[in-house]
Amino acid sequence: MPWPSTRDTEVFSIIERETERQNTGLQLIPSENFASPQVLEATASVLTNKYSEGYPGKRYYGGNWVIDEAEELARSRVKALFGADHANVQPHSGANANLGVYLALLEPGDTVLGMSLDHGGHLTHGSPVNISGRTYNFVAYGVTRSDERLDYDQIRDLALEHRPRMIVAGATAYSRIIDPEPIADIAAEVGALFVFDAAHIAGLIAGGVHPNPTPHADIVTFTTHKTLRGPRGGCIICREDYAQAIDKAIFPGLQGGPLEHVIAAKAVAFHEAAQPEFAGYAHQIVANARALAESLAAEGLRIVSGGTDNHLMLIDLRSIDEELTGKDAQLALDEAGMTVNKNTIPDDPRSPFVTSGLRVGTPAVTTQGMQEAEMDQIGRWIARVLGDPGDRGELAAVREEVRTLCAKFTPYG
Ligand code: DSN
Repeated sequence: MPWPSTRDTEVFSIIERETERQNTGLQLIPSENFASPQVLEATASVLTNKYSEGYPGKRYYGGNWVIDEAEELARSRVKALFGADHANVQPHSGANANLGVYLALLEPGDTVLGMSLDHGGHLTHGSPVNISGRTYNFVAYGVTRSDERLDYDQIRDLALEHRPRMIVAGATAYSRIIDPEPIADIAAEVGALFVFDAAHIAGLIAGGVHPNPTPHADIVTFTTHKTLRGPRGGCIICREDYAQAIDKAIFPGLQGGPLEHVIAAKAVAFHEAAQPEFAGYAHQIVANARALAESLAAEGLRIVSGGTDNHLMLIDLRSIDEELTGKDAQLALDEAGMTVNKNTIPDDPRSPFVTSGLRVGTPAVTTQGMQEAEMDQIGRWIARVLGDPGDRGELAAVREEVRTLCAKFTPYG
């Protein structure tokens, strides 16, 4: 073989150290998870070698009769999982899935309603720094001041005022149920398309702990690596009416050759999510999030909207220290072995690089088998660190306790 015979120790030592980091610390970023060994195996397979521009049965390259089976399997499994007419499993990411939908169904300048980024939406829901906000006329809705939840009447008022071509639902930092039915009614009333970005909650939907938007929305997009626990990637499911436009937008409109090794891994993940034990997993994610939120609240930390119905929560750091920023809190928690991400809270006076909040979630620790007792302990550790983030000795002490806990729940042994 003409391949190098010496191992690339530089790269593989990085991978080993990252495995060690994931094994010995707590991964509390709500958009992260641990992919299963079979998902990892498919992702690392020889399917990476194949060019397969096009779709099953309609490729621009020869030699795709086996690849076609993998992509067809992924499509049929995800359609069955969510009850969809059509699926496109090729988006490389959630952002590409959303852009593909816009490319398929909007004209530049069209008006779209989306949740504002600083209230929990996503960059691709119309942020002015993103191509979505630069290309389309996004009008933002948000959460109320009073209870920090979505107000469907406010969305309706905005829809009646702006007559959008499309309404986008979904969030990256919202801890409550997003009810697809009232939004579908609003979209129908104003003649708008209804797109539901289920990136964060796809696994909760598959596991039956969040309402499924598929019967109500024209199109649903999601990522496959968050609560759904698959490989890093995106997916679109839609009504048959939009199938052709969506497929054309993803390829040749937006992407080139699909990542068929990742698509095979998506098929594995869709199968895993269809198993009865996945419902138990999804229930436990939510139970764990509730337990963690209660533990944090008992320590005096304010949880935005007062709690959580899903896999995540936002901590308002001003509740324990007006001066403490999300940036500094994240650094201190990293040092103590707990990985979280700084996040703006609704109407945050600080920038997204600094923030007054933290976003914390339970999908990864739940995959490890942790339950309510461990969540209570994690909440107390977080409070201990945030109580005095400059105390390096205390951070080191918590780090050791975290390491001891993780040794009992190692994801990749
Ligand atoms: N989906 C975002 C997150 O929630 O982390 C990243 O784009």
